[in-house]
Amino acid sequence: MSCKKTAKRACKTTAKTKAAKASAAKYPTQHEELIKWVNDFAKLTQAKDVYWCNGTKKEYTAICESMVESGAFIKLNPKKRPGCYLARSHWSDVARVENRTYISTTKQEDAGPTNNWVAPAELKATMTGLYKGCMKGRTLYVIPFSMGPIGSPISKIGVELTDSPYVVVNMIIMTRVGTKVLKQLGKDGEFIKCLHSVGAPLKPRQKDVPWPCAPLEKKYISHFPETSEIWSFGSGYGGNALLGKKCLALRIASSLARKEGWLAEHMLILKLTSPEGKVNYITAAFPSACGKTNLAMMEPRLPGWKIETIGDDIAWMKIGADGRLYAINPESGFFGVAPGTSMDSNPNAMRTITKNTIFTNCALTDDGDIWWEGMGVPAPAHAIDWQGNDWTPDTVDKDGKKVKAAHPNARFTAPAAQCPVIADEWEDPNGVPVSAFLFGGRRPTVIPLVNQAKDWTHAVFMGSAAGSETTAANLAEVGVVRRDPMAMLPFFGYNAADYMLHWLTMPLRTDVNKLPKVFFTNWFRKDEKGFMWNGFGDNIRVLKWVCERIEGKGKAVETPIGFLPTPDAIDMTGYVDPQRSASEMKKTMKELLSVDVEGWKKEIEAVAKSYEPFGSRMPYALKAKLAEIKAALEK
Ligand SMILES: [Mn+2]
Repeated sequence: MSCKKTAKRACKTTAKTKAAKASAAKYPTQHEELIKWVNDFAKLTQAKDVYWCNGTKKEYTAICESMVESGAFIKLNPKKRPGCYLARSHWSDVARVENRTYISTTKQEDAGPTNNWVAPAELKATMTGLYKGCMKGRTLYVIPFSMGPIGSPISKIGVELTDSPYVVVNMIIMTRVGTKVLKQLGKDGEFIKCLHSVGAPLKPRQKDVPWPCAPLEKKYISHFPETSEIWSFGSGYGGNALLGKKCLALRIASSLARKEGWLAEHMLILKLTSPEGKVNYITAAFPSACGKTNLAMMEPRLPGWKIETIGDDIAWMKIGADGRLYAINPESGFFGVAPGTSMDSNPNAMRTITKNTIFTNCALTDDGDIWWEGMGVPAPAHAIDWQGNDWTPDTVDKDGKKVKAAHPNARFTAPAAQCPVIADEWEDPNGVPVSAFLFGGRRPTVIPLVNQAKDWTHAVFMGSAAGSETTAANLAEVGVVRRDPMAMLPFFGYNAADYMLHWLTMPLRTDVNKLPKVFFTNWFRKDEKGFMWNGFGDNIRVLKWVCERIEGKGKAVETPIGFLPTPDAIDMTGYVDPQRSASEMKKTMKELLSVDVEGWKKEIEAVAKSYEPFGSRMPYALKAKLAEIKAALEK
């Protein structure tokens, strides 16, 4: 080998190393597909600059402080709420926008009748038009994030590109963000592409507003399950913008879960320890505003029982080597509804949000703290409401209606690790083995306190029939129910009938006896005296029976609708309802645990009606189960 040749090769190697070093300096990753995708989007949106998030505490604080400077955040009194900030959204950008949310599949029937649909090519053309130049004057942030513990076989990696620093700091709390995720991704790992812009480009020297966003008709929350992509435009709020949560962890994940044979569900995960030290992991799917976060952090009102939290909103579950179903919480924070959260309804949530929390659309008190309706402390004599206006308890609008200080959908974003009852194993990459699923909803009539499914098909039937009564104004009126199958109605990433079929096939993947036992609960029954059941900490009494049933004990009667506890099966030791004497409560329990045959006949009809839009795509097994229950009720 000639000297010359060697020198040439060495020179080439040096040049290569230099280029690699230069690119390493410019990008914190060598993932070429990722780098190209980021650069292409920066070019399309004409972002002022590109910033790659590293996920450090220092970065989080720096972005929060820069938002204080720009007027997007208000720093709360560090003596009252250390490390906490308040954001106020635009009045029009306060919640998920379901009518602007799309599941974009090649064929409309694959999105199903519960989803808005536009064909991918058309939707992408429209949105590319909107993205063009949409980040002028703004920084494009690259957020590499992991849903689930980094490296867990159940976890998924996503990358969100956004021009919203509010999204960045919320994502840092809600997911695992930064360099460690890029490291896990390596040079060619798979990731879910998530695009987001608030859709409010800045002209040169134009002053920014505290909450930039686009008008409703320009908002799009789009999902492309066939290519696992999320494109969001025009909103800066919660589920519209923090794309790891509902968009990825439920809509895209449910679609992936079907392809890959697992479950992505709108479920809390709790750890329940009995006085004897027996541990059960239970997940529960309730529609929004039915107390998932409260149940996940509950303080039991039966001595010796302990509840610890794994997750409060989403569960990803895979069958483990032993055939059981293992669950992880893909998130690392809580994005909870603030109004109604108090030391009474959820003391552990209140303890979680004492520090390092971002509050959105809560009221600001004169001493630099936050307040909301239902906080369990007296209203301040004066505050600044969620729209930035002066507020007193007597403030009324032009129609004389009382003005709320906090928006009803005001939120807190808090690190899960700060929850005083977070379970030690909440970040176990293998997940926790689930012994029971609960379904439920807000049902003032007919539906019993708790009801156990007879078999797996019955379990899926129960989930398919879930829903919440929209109004309890008229107790005699049955059926004003918004059906919310599996509490997934706003979150199905594909045809909900196919989703039911996917659930029905779970026993083909493992021994059906190893699947969780399934129950339907209802904490919200009412009679003329009001709520028939206390709920909250007293729900432990129902969970105790659930644990007994898991073990094959627990007294129950078989009825046409499922296994109901015998009236004495629920442990009522120390139960107090100030409205009902002990003997009255006995009668109430009997009612809560019996079959209202006439009500159920109507319920069955209503469920059948809810299947109709799916036509022949709704699995026959569910229709057969419905017919079976109907026949049993008529006997
Ligand atoms: Mn939710």
